Amino acid sequence: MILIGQYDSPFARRVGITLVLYGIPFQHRPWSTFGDADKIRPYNPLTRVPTLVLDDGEVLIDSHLILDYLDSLVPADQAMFPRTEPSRHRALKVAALATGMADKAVSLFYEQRLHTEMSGMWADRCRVQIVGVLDVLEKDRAAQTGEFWFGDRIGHADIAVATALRFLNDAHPGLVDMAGFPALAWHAAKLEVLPVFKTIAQEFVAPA
Ligand SMILES: N[C@@H](CCC(=O)N[C@@H](CS)C(=O)NCC(=O)O)C(=O)O
Repeated sequence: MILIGQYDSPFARRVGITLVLYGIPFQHRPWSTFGDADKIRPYNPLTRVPTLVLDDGEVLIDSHLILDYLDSLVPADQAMFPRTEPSRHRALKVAALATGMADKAVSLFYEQRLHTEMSGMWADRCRVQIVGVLDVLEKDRAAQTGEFWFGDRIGHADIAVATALRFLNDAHPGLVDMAGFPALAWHAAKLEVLPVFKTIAQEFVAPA
């Protein structure tokens, strides 16, 4: 498999972390969605990352759908989204909130950097959405007693939250005071010291 995308993308990073945790061998192409768009386009006309090229040449896009595929490659009890309800929809919801928040952080960054005139209305909307998600996730995490969000084993929800927070704070330093979200700050710090999080990581590089 070939994973396309820089690890400063929270979406590419969650896929890279999952590949390592599942022990699935892969090659990494740290291509930029802007600087390397011409390289990405033959695989993905959206020129977005993550893009995963399978060994048979099939191409998967969108981190959630890629993780869905990777989960199908491991035994059910190892899959990082639970296969049974209600655990499955609870984990999916946390992951969706986290990746949705990351989407808004990306959108806010593009608004601030790529438009000649920034829309204050759009930027404010993104900020409200980001903080709204953090409020909900903070309450949820604070109510959980396990080492990880849903018990004693790491899952996609844990990874989604940590990678989204890292992106948010790298791309928008000072936008959010993590002291106001102690459970989330603790959660992210605990994951970021794990070897796989240290290996599958990259300093944020602004699109150029
Ligand atoms: N929903 C997608 C979001 C992927 C995404 O937004 N990736 C960004 C990089 S962080 C990207 O490719 N941006 C370039 C673009 O949207 O044109 C996923 O989960 O994979």
